[in-house]
Amino acid sequence: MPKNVFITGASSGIGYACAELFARKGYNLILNARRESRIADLSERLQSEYGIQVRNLIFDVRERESVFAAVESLSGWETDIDILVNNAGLALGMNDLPDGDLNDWEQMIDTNVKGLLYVSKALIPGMKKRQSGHIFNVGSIAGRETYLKGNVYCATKHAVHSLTKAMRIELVSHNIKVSLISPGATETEFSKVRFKGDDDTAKNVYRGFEPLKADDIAQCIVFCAELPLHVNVDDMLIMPTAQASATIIHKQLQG
Ligand code: NDP
Ligand code: 8X3
Repeated sequence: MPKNVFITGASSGIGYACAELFARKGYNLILNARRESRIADLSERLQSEYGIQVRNLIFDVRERESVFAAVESLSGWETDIDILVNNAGLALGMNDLPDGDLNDWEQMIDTNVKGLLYVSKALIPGMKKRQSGHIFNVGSIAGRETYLKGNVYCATKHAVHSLTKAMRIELVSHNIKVSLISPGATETEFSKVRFKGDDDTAKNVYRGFEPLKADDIAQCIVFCAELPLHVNVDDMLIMPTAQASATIIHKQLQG
């Protein structure tokens, strides 16, 4: 029986790469994001290329009624979630606190923390009932180190790290694995979103060194997912070779 993987934020970046890699390995998928057409295109392609089953689940993780209604709407094979990848998330802006935008703060907290909680609350009971499952929470180097002007985003990722420990403690007696995946600089749409469409600033983040690719993170997640039943990777920090900490990146810039 193929396993079923539920991925939030699958329309881009790390979530998209996880969908691709799990599909290539024959897993069935439940794909979530807000951008319906991107999920529809991805889902159609993965079904035809890999012959897997895919259910599209379009909702905003911040809207709690939508989260629970979406999970309630699952039926048949879709109800048995073996693997949850809590990936949907974003950073908005880089400012000292007094200059921060309140709407940006709320969107980051509501997405990265409360959204992850809603999706987990909706899916954990099924895993407990079956006494099996694997939850991946996508944290960040920003969940280990706080950097200048990263204040609220870093705080949300610290919260993800803490909640991952909470889940691990609660679920250890239910045979459910919980893994924290913490990437360093990964070139996705992340910086474009953070800098609100300012492509030059976004590209500059990755200039002069080789950042991680979304597929590098997907490879790590699938590796952890395929370990023997008695092995759990609790905590994985993945950095580009050129990055030694949140702010120390060896860049070779010309001109
Ligand atoms: P992308 O911007 O490429 O992807 C983010 C994904 O999250 C998109 O699919 C987006 O879909 C989805 N998303 C955002 N808000 C919501 C929402 N409210 N409801 C549902 N889905 C949402 O960035 P990444 O792939 O880089 O980011 C994925 C995760 O990785 C995030 O949690 C991020 O914090 C984390 N991360 C990223 C790093 C990096 O350097 N790139 C490093 C460390 C961690 P849509 O807009 O269609 O809803
Ligand atoms: C994303 C990585 O360093 O931009 O979580 O915060 S960083």
